[in-house]
Amino acid sequence: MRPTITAFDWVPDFAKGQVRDLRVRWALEEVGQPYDVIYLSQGEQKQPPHRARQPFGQVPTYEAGDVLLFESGAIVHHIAATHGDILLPAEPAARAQAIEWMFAALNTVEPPIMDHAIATLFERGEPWSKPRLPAILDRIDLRVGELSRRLGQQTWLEGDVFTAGDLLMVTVLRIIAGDGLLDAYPNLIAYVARGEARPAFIRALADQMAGFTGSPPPEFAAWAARQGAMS
Ligand SMILES: N[C@@H](CCC(=O)N[C@@H](CS)C(=O)NCC(=O)O)C(=O)O
Repeated sequence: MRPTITAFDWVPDFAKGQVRDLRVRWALEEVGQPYDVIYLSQGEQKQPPHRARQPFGQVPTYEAGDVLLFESGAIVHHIAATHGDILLPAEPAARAQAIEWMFAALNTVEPPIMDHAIATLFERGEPWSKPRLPAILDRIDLRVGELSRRLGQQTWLEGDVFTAGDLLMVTVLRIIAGDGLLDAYPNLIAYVARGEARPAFIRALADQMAGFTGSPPPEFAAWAARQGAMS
């Protein structure tokens, strides 16, 4: 059954290539599953039809037959779990470890990275953001340092096999890669680059970028002016 996902037809420039439907597109590309996309304009995600898919009014969602899912991690897990051992090893212990890394990416590494995005982008103009930044940067550095030490010189988190855990971890790390926050950890920079070099990632990113055909909502200009210059 060909799935349908949801994505935005417009986001600010800083979010292009980062919106979380990228994770889902990447997983679908890795397993060779074609899919359709419903594009939402900004604001539509909070309207009842989309709220019925996603209670928090966000993207992505995934629908295939009677399976309707939200949360990028749950969707990537579902795709991985329903496509043999392409993204999750068949051996039970290795499979459990790959799932553990999925949770680590979303529950341990991503939270301070999202705090950074809130302070430097979404709430950049707010008086509380600048004072919070040093503590946020410390928390990020703690986590990525710990991750760097665990990864060592391995290709992927559990060795030679790319899993859904790597897929999510790469998407999380690349949020801050452009800000120089991985620069002290060359093995993490190389790890992200390996993920981004995968043909499935390249297709997923190109497709997300090609979907940005819409226009900003009327209130965007005023919001951007309040936060400081951003496109
Ligand atoms: N935990 C959710 C987060 C989803 C999320 O933050 N989506 C963002 C795009 S990356 C969104 O839809 N933001 C628009 C909004 O909240 O109105 C997931 O992983 O799916």
